[in-house]
Amino acid sequence: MSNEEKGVEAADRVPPGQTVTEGFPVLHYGNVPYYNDMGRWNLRVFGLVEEEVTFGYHEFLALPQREFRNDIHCVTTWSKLDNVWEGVPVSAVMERVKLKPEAKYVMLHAEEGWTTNLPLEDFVRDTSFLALRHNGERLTPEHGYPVRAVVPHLYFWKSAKWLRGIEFMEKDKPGFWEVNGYHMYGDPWQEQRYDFD
Ligand SMILES: Nc1nc2c(c(=O)[nH]1)N[C@H]1C(S)=C(S)[C@@H](COP(=O)(O)O)O[C@H]1N2
Ligand SMILES: [Mo]
Repeated sequence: MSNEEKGVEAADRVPPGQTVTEGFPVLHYGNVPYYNDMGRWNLRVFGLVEEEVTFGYHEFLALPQREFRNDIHCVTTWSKLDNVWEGVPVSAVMERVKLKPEAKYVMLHAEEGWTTNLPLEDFVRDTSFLALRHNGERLTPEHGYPVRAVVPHLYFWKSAKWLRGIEFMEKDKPGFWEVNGYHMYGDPWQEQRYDFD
């Protein structure tokens, strides 16, 4: 493919106001966690479920995994195309819990109390997953090792790194950046960057 063709192809894959980057910037609030004992890591699935489930690290790795390919769009205006990930489909986690009918929203909980919110239907899309590997390598600590959420159709701040909890809620509630003025939904194609967009 010529560069011109690539440009044309990229044009309808890049949302308004975004610029393609070849790198993989690191962005977060707070500290990068370093784990020396995975025996202490777990992922808790709780809130509006019939029975809460907590996965240990090895239990989590035993869930079905597959490849996902996507483009990601950060609210700070970079987009990174053609990512190849491996991870656990959200559906594989959902098979282990029975949701209560009132569950309509999800809060993703990361290390250090960082959170982000999204509607249930966006979380359970078949393009959303819990990533373990990116472009052939295990996630680095900076990019969310051991497990990060990836919800590629929303701005990348909804893709919680260092995921430790998935909470099902009846009503929407702002997470960390949403409290600080980011959009409650964050659709890159609508440029829903900040609350006033
Ligand atoms: N736990 C946690 N996850 C987070 C964040 C954070 O501050 N803490 N920042 C979000 C933001 S604003 C962005 S743009 C992406 C950046 O992911 P990256 O560093 O892998 O590029 O992570 C998201 N996930
Ligand atoms: Mo971000």
